Amino acid sequence: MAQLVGLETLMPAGAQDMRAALDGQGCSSSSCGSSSGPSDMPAEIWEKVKDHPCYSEEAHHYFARMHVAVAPACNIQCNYCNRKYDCANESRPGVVSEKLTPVQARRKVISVANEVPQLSVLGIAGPGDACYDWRKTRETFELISADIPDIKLCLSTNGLMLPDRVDEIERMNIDHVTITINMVDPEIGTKIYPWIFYQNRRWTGLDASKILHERQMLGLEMLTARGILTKINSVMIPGVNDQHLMEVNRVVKGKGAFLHNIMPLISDPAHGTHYGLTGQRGPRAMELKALQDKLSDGTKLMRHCRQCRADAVGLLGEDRGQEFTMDLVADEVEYDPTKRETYREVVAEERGQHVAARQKVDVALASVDADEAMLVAVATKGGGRINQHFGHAKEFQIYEVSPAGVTFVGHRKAEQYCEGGWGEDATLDGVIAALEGVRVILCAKIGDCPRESLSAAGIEATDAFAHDWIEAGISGWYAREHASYARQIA
Ligand code: CLF
Ligand code: SF4
Repeated sequence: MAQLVGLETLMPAGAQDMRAALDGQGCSSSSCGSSSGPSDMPAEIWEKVKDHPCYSEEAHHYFARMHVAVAPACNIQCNYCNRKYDCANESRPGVVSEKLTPVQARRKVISVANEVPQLSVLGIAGPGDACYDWRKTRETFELISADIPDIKLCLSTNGLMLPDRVDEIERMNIDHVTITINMVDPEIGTKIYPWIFYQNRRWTGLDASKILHERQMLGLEMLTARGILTKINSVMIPGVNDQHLMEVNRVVKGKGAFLHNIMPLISDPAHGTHYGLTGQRGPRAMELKALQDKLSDGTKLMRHCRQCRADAVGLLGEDRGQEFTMDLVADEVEYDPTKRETYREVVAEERGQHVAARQKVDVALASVDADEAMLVAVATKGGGRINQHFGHAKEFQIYEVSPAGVTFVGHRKAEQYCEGGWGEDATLDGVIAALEGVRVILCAKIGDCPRESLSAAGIEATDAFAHDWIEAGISGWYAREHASYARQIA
């Protein structure tokens, strides 16, 4: 059997190798915007999002983004941010390894593009604010798009300076913009933002929140009027804005936002943030899911965000940044498009097969005589397949299955069970806790020991669907489960 490699390690030279890597034949031992596909949206919109791992859940199985940390300055204070850490608009707390000048960023992006064929998007997400530190943001995008014209440009902002940048954003062909909007009621904003810096002075309290809110709304309206796809990120802060996010969703949807991404607050005293130091907790996984479920009729929801670092490189859920630190990047670099072009041709074929498999799944599930929805955890290295060993997973993708179909609902991080060939019971307890509400784990392989312990905790684990498309494996398990249930009650 041929050796299957994960997409995250995919750097073969030719199309044949790439096909072998993608088609799921065999496995070595060792992660979504909306669930929308081409059938859910106008062709011109699909064309804009089909290679963007954040704006299309489907694309995140195949395409990678990279962030360059060229914008360290920020003009507001969020209670979940410590300036020494990555911008929580678009990142999990973690120090940015190195801040870059635009010229350094160009060298780094070309190096990554030559080595990582999945690369499709260049994002600037801080570590401060891309629209405030605008000169560096603009220079970086202009330098890099001159070398790699087909790379998608994407930026993230708190929105305060956004209205002043919209004309240039349009001129530079930046067609994906994220605004972090945590409130549409400035009273709530006073609990999130102690101050802002605007028009050469510092504003506090209600005045600060009112200005920020008005500028965010204006920026969103201006982007919508120009046809620029706008995603809204909201940080879910229990007891502060969790109930209010329904209203945020309603308002941003009304103003034309393409996607709404609700991210859990990450709060830890060690990060030195106001919330971390005052004991403000983040939401539990099931609280986040409950809110997302309530919003499922609103603006399309992104459920596959990984809260990446401001210098992340790779598929969502992985970070290859350490392979491309500036000391490893050559002084002189020249872009070679060969790998990226070949990869795109291969992926186009593969995606066609995946879409066909998903359609078959929908038909098969509709015939299952059941009415309950179940949560399924999947261990995957990418490519849309069940292709990772249980013991090697650092996160599980969570799907909900019912006769209505298979829907991606999020991911859960967990400590890797198997380190150096051994699994630890304490680690397994953590995995079990992380998988609250999950009925089954589908993976490429699992040993008897963890399987039995998981079973004792009420979670089935099986490798019976190894290397299947994720949706096909899930529907196969669900049909099997209900066939055996039907036999039991016959
Ligand atoms: Fe980066 Fe953000 Fe662009 Fe994506 S990330 S600037 S839209 S290219 Fe994506 Fe990362 Fe979530 Fe951001 S997973 S934190 S949503
Ligand atoms: Fe921090 Fe980003 Fe908020 Fe600025 S906008 S304070 S960098 S989280």
